Amino acid sequence: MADVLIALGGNIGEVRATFRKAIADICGMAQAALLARSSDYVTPPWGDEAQARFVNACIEIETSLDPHALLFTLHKIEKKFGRDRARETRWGPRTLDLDMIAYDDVSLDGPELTLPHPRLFERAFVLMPLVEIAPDRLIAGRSIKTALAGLSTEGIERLPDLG
Ligand code: A4P
Ligand code: MG
Repeated sequence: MADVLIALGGNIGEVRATFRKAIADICGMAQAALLARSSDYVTPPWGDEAQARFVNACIEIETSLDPHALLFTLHKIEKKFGRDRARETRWGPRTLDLDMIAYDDVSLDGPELTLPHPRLFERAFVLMPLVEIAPDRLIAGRSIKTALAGLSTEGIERLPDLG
């Protein structure tokens, strides 16, 4: 079994409801156990700033799928929730984005999949939820807590649980 961190993001539609259903699908379709789930956070848009604020969260799962099979499953779930890659721009608005942040300590640099996620350490919107569920985890030898301490978290707000 592999231990995997996944980042969720979206800024179109009822994103928190989408997360809830997508997490259930990840567990079902990836034969995965949910080990931890962060709070949801409202975050200022990164990359392309002329768009609505995002909601972001992170989960930790345990799965027997290999990294490529898991990526395939995540793409299927993105599509199910209305993601249309043909119509969107890089770093632009989307209903649901599922990024694999780390898969055990696997390092990969392939055309379809890079592990750990290459832009992880630039993104407070990923590190802030991650620090909530895996503060002491090292990714590529770096601590999540230390990486977050070097970034601005301005404008990021933790949302209360939906209950
Ligand atoms: N891919 C390679 N490695 C991975 C990995 N570790 N996990 C490939 C997931 N996918 C990986 O993905 C493009 C391709 O990357 C996939 O087909 C997969 O084979 P994408 O999600 O369409 O990527 P992208 O949007 O073009 O770029 P990137 O850097 O992944 O950006 P994001 O994060 O997906 O950009 N601001 C805030 N505050 N919060 C956000 O969630 N999200 C984006 C979207 C922009 N700004 C944001 C947020
Ligand atoms: Mg993505």
